[in-house]
Amino acid sequence: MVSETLSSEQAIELENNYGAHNYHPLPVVLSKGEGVFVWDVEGKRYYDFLSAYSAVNQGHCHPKIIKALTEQASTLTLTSRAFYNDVLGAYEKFATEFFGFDKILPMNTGAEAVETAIKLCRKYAYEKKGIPENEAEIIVCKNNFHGRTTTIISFSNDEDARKNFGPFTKGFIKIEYDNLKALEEALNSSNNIAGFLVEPIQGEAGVYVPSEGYLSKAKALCEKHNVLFIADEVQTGVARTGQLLAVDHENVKPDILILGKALSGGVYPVSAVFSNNEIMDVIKPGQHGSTFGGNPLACKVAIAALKVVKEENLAENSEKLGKLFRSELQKFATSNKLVKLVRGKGLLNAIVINDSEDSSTAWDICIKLRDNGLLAKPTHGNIIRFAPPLVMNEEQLLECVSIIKKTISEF
Ligand code: IF1
Repeated sequence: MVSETLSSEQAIELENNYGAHNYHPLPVVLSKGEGVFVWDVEGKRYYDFLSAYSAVNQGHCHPKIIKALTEQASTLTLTSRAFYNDVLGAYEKFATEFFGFDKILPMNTGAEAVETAIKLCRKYAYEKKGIPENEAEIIVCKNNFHGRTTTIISFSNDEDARKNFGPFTKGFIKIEYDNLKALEEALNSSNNIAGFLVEPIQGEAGVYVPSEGYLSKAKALCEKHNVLFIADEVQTGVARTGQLLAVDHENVKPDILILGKALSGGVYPVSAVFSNNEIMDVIKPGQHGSTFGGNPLACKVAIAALKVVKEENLAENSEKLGKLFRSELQKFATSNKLVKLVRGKGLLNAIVINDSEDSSTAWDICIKLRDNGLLAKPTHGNIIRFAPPLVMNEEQLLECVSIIKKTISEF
């Protein structure tokens, strides 16, 4: 029986026994969240430095988002798109104006939105550019992370994500990230290139920030070759990197923009694809959709979540605190041999641990961070990602910096 008095050990054992083992979570069992904090079942409080992989940018259980959720939940939750509902259109107007696009296609998860962008890009290529059917190719980057569907893992190079899940989907060309020459060569290699799909900062690859000018020059190259520039901002979007979108740092307007995660403040699965009329209008009734995409509950939650981003100046706060965080940890890195480097933008940051890629040092540090009241997760190659909710204040950030410094010093 599920009771309120489950201990951490009991909760972990239940997941172990009855859930698929597709994750290896840090051993901490959370039962409550508020703002920048989460609490475990024993009542211990932690700073959340993952924010559910940048979904909870607006902070846990933001009262305005929860109000929107509960009010709509007791009014109307789902109609499907077989009928109109009285919230979707208002959300579509609000969200397109908010991000500066003509049209939006609402979905639920990030992977679904990436799939949607791929389908949209291909259809546009066949119907507006005259690429021969089934020959369209999309350029993607090495070490990408765009989700876990069979098509998306087809262009991953992560062995764990791919092994024994084939056969894979064709039509993707993989190039080096942050390499304009590779992009230009790929664009020149074929007349059937439909799009370039890219993360403005590679998250899973270890918060890899490309060289300044990469995105704007890549966009210019795509324009020159009449190829759609598709930005996957599922993780970097919605103020995480110090601008509303990470592409805003280089004044780039993608042809297709993909958002998820923080579009709902982490309250409900809400994702979307944005584009202009010329591109979006190639999709006609019956050609794409989703039972839950654009449901009134999702729409109300997303409107509230985006309003919070503006009202609480989350992009500005992320920019300011991010600079402080990196400068504090860079100072620390000069005197501590274990921290090789600190990198990131806004409040999407990572430290690279000075140890072999297959050592458990990053994991061990995360366990100690947990003991000291801060939750973070290691990623590939001994890297620790630091991404707190954007509603943090300076005093809290400095307290977190001192927890991180103290913890790493003990190694
Ligand atoms: C997991 C990483 C982060 C994403 C980008 C699409 C998606 C994601 C740029 C798909 C999802 C997640 C999924 C999550 C771990 C996480 C992650 F470590 F795997 F890379 F955030 F950094 N595009 N990223 O980052 O979105 O379908 O999951 O809603 O547990 O797999 P989704």
